[in-house]
Amino acid sequence: RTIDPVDRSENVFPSVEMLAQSDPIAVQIYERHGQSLAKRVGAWFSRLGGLFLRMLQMVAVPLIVTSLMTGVIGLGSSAGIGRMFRRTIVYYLCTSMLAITTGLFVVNVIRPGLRGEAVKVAKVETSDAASLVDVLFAQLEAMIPKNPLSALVAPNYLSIIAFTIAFSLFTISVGGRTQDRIGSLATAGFEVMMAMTMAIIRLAPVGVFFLIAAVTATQGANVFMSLAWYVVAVASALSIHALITLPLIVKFVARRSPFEFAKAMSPALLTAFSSASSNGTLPLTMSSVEERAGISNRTGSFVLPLGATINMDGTALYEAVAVIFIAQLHFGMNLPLSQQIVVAITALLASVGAAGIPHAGLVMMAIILHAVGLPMEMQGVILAVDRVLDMARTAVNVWSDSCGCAVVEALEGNDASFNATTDR
Ligand code: DAS
Repeated sequence: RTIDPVDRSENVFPSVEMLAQSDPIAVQIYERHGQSLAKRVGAWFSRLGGLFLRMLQMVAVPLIVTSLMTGVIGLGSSAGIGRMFRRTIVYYLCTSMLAITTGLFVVNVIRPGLRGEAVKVAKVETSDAASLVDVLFAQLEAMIPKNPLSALVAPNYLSIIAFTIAFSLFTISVGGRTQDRIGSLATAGFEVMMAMTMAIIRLAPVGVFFLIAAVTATQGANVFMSLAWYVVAVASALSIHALITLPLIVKFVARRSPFEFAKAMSPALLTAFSSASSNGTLPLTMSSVEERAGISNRTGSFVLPLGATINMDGTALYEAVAVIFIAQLHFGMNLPLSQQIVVAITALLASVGAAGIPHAGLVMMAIILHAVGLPMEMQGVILAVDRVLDMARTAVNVWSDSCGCAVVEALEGNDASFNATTDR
């Protein structure tokens, strides 16, 4: 008797044709229960895995606020170095935007989310071809909350990040006991939030199992093909940024050998890779920069702590690639350019707000998915490979901070030598 071909996209267990060869009775059981069983199992796994995602979203806002306040107010003690501050911020913004551009280029070329069958083609809610100016202006409006408390509650992440940075900068300008009290409060809060986030991260293997099982039970195994291409896209974009872009900046702006410099920084880079924590590697990054790369304490103690908090090229690149990948999977097509601009700006701010701790990039991804109207649950797809990608992007984060030291030292050093000559 002919077996009605089961709709492939629903077929999550051995195919009916395969079963028919082995045991016709099994076919009847499968046809009667297999589908609903798959759906029921998939639904339960998704709900259990969703608890883990909710915990990540739970810590996002307090982690962003305390991490940013600690990092920016921590600058306050070294006030009066406006010129170095401006140079450092310009370097951070340029390298982060270069990283994001590299990521967007690679993910549009490799198109990892379009490699398998487009599993669920939802309609693309592209705004009616909003002009680039409208898109950019909307982002600017999103960063200025009418009421910062309602932004905290919403949560409107872009407003939260922008307001927290502004609040921290004004705390520095007020200075004195106010700055000390708020600074110590922020640091204490950040320590607690880091402890809570690390406890949640320890649940990641369980959360990953449920989410991957749910995705497999509902989307079939071809999602893993897309996942493999996604890892290739992230790894190649990170490699371009770390092995071409940053070394070129070290060579032509800091005017020193990128190879020698990378060798000097190798202990910190290897620790960043293995620990997947910029904050955890910070003490070693500072000692390597000063003792092995010959950079002054003045530059290292300014650029690195701030960089570990707000300069995360690897994370910014990863957020851009991951969100475009999820959009490709979800919509079965690439996001239009205007939406990709939104992703780029949000990825930059998300990397500024991300804390230098494991899986911070994952915690921040909810922001960008929210900004482009993608379901948070799609994060489940990439959780399985987040650990290994986290190690790589953390190493790139620390490498970019280190290169920032070389650049700022060279520019400051130039000025020092320049002033010396003009003084003569
Ligand atoms: N693990 C983070 C860091 O320490 C990076 C990330 O999660 O994106 O830099």
